[in-house]
Amino acid sequence: MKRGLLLLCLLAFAAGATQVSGQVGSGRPFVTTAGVDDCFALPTEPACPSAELATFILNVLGKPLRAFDEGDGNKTLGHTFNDLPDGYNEIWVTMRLKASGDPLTYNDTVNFEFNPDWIPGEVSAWGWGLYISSIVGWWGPGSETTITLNLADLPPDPRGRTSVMNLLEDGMLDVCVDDDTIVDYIMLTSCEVPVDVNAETWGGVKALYR
Ligand SMILES: [Ca+2]
Ligand SMILES: [Ca+2]
Ligand SMILES: [Ca+2]
Repeated sequence: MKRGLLLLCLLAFAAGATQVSGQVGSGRPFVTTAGVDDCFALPTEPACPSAELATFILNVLGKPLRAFDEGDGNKTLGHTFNDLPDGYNEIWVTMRLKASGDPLTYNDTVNFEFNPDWIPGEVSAWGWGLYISSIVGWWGPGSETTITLNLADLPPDPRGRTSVMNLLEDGMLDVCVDDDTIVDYIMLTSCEVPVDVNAETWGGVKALYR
């Protein structure tokens, strides 16, 4: 059933007393990729962090900005996806990573959603962040992996956080990989997963179209 037609049915229900059930959501994935899936082949591809994220990496972390496939240690890759589609209710992030030859790859991290209102020691700069080694196991020079993370069901970070979905209403997603790990590409897959409808109130109907 087309989405508009279903909405009309739901409106009809809201005006009357007939119970409506069914599903909304196309189930079609929306895929966008930063960097090129080329197994770290040169030349590099540019990463595009937001101005706030770039300023944080340069001035607070004190690291040069890393491009995709750029192989040196002590650089940080930041990228901001700013085209999240409306209507998604599930987002997956896939990225291919390779530890550089720097001996300090074991403490490298993956982070989502920069918080410009962070306060040192009080409010985290990230909506979620975790050591790569906590996700994949040992992460030493030359290690390589491809990870896929569900932004609604992340492995718990040190603050116990497991989701950043409530931070994405601005349509943007920040990704940061710090600081001795090479990033081939980051692929974002958004999916409007069909959900069951059994709306009993107009508020319930509207909630389905938030
Ligand atoms: Ca390349
Ligand atoms: Ca490091
Ligand atoms: Ca690449």
